[in-house]
This record gives sequence, C-alpha cells and structure tokens, in this order.
Amino acid sequence: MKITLSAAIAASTLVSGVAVAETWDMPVAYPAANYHTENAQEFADAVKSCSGGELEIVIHAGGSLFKGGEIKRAVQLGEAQIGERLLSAHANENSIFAYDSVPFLATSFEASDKLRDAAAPILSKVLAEQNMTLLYSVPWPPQGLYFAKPVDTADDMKGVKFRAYNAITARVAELAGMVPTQIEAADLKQALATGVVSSMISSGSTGVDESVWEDMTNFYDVKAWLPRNTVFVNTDAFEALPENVQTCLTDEAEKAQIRGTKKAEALAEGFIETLASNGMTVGDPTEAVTTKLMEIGDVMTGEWLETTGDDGKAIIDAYKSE
Ligand code: PCA
Repeated sequence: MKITLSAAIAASTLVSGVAVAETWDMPVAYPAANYHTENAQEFADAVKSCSGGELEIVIHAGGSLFKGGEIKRAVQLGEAQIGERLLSAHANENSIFAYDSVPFLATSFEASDKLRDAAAPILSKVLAEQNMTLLYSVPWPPQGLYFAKPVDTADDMKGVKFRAYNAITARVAELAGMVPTQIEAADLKQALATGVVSSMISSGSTGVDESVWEDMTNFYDVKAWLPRNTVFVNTDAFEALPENVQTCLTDEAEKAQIRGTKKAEALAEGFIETLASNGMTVGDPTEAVTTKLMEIGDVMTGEWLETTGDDGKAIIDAYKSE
C-alpha cells in the first residue's frame, strides 16, 4: 500500500509539474543591492514557493545578461522570459512609455501611484501589441538635479555636460542649454570619472548606488517626477505556464508592486541624507532655477501630449479624475 501510494505521488508530481519545472531568466539593469533588484529577488523567491517549485526566476543584475537598453527587446523576442526596465527609456519608440516622466505632473509617491493606475490600461495595450504582459512597476524616488558646482541661475546650467537616462531627461537638458549624453546607470561612474558628463537628473537612490559624491558636489531636490522600473513578461512564455503558476505569478507581482513602492518611499529621505553625509551640498533649487525648470516642464508637457495624442490625453484625464 505504502509503495503504491508513493508511486502515485511520484507519478502525479511528474504530471503536475516538477518534471516540467521552468527556469526563467530575468535581466535587470540596476545593481544587486538596489531596492528594485532586492524586491525582484523577493518576488522570484515568492514565485518559486507559490508555484511549488514549478517556476524558478533567476535574476541577472546590473545589466549582466542584457544591458539596460537591450532588456525590453530580449523579452519581446523571448531571449529572456521576463525582465525589468526603465520603460521611459523607450519613449523614442512610443512616447506613451514616458508617461511617468512628464515633468511636474506627478511629484509625490501618492500621485505617482495614481498616474500608474491611470496609465495601466494603455501601457498594457502597448506592451501586449509587442507580445509582452505587464506585471508590476515600482517608482524611483523623486528626481533631483546633480551638478559638480553650485547652480544658482539658469545661466549656470548652460554648456554643462549632462547624463541623460531617457529622451525626456535629454530634452530637459537641451531646453536648459546643457549637453546631454544618454548613459546607463551601470556606466555612470566611469562617465563621471572620465569627465564625459558632470551632471544629471536622478534620484538619491542612484546617486548613492554610484557614490556620485566622488565626482559631483551639489544635489538639488527638484522632485521633477518619479520614473518607474517596470517588470513585464513575454506573453507566449506566460501563456505556456499552467494556470495555477500564472495566478501565482500575477498575485506575487501585485504584492511586489506594493512592497517595492513602500520600500522606495521608506528609503527616499535616507538616500538624500547619505549624499549629504558624504559631503554633497543638498537643498532646494533657487527660485531662478525653479522658474526655468517650470518653463521647461510646460514646454515638455505640451510636447508629450502632442506626440501621444488621444492615448496621452486619456491618461492625463484618468489621472486628474481620480
Ligand atoms: N535612477 C535611474 C532612473 C531614475 C533613477 O532615479 C537612473 O538614474 O538610471
């Protein structure tokens, strides 16, 4: 009897999945110790557990499997099954991807969540057209300006070499008279050290990850927007999963979104304190710089609405009506 029972268990395990256990690669662009990556690792661990070991997600941090700029395409083509990407960096392909980087539209964690929900239907549709399924997204803390000198007036920004992480940040720089170059966070330290750039807009998180106080001196807490890292899966790979594993994945994605957002918010102030304790001058921008940035924000909001048309308008309308 005992033997028969264990044989039956063995047979059913074979059928129900252990024998067909899947391993997925999950490329991410940011370092292993960054909270986005730690959150993704917790997500992977939870998926392994709720799928009863049927799905193992292996995280490849710091652009080690695919560089930031390659992750989205790798998932689209099924070269990786799942990935995390700063989708706004693909705004050149479809400006909807920059919904989270419209200057001064959503500048707090709460507003950023609202905007995420307002954009979710359209973002899901755009990703679905590319054979990808949206799982979750987590914000970066509010974006501030970093410089290697005090910047008190709009003129102080002119000619400064600026590290951009997407087309939006490049446009901010351009409109401020700076000279943008798009550089992944993984390559930032070298670009700063070699003088390729000497300023950027980013969160305290990336400033701390890359110990930018070694090359820059001033952080201005502009709170321009909260860009997001988005996690998405190749739709064919997702649909090939047994239904219970699909549910496990989407349930854990929802939890990861909440957990990651809370982490970002809890860590935000501390990042800025770390910049200060490492010698950076931290504070608000001057009125003159703020005025310039607001002007730039207005121009860019107009440009974003123009390029996104009805979809962009629908997102803003849904956001404002919430
Ligand atoms: N850090 C990322 C994107 C936004 C942020 O805060 C970066 O600088 O690459």
